[in-house]
Amino acid sequence: MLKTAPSKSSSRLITFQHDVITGLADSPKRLPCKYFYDKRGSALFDEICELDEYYLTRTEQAIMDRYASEMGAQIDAGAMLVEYGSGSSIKTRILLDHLIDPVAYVPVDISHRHLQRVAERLRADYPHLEIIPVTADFTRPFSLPTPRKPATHCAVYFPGSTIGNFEPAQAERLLRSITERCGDGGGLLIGIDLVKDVETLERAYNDDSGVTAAFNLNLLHRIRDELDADIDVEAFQHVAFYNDAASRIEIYIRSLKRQTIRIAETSFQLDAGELIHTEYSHKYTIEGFSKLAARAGLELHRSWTDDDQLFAVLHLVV
Ligand code: AVI
Repeated sequence: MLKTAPSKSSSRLITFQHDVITGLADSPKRLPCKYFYDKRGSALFDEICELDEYYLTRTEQAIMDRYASEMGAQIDAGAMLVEYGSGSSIKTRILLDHLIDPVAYVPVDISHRHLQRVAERLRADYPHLEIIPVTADFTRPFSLPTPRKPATHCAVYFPGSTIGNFEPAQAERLLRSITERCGDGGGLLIGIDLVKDVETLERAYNDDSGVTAAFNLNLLHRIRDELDADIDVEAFQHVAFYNDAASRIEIYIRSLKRQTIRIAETSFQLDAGELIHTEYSHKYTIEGFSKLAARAGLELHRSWTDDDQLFAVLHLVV
């Protein structure tokens, strides 16, 4: 009998189904936030970044605009700049404009097609810089390419407060892997969202136009449409609040009634009011993040914030 390997898209669906079933079987129920980002979810996230309430993106951009030359000066000549979760590499351009003699730029992202398109545009705009896109999930081991001109060290750029979506122990493991990747002479430039008043934080994740709610509930649309699941998507609601003790926004999907979700052969019972956890977004003080980074072998070297101390970009060295 002819046996064919599962196609990329069917093995992706098998993993998605497995992760969803495992998460819903857990107590309390949970769904991994990495599944937010299909085409619609990514478009909704782009909309979130433009919202008045969501101060993170524009504040980080303003910090980059104001201090990119100082940041660039911290990174020695001959660096290979590696960006984790590069997306459209928008904030990177201002950094690239201020780096002294970089050897290569390596955007790392999970979305292969988007990455190739972004790399093409960067090659046109930076003809003297080698652009080497790497399609990878940066939370898993991946190899770095060897640039044509040898690099003296590796500098990792990790903007966007994405580190906040990892629980502290996972964040520490990820930072440790960056330390090992960078080696002596290397460093990390990272964006973190700062602890602030509860109202500002909760507004950022409960916008009036309901974009964040749509982004969160898109997970259920994906499960219904891609896994052919039996789910009454209308019978769920977005919930986001700040947990002060854990310094994090917690995001959930609440079931509005007692109901059953069916995925393949498996059924899950939900009570009215039951929460499914979908995401954490940790908020840090510069001191708190420095301690976490120190445990992973990185030492705070410089930090830049906006006038209202909403967001910070830190340079940490090995
Ligand atoms: C990607 N990440 C930094 C966002 C955040 O603020 O934690 C994801 C997000 N979730 C809801 N709104 C934005």
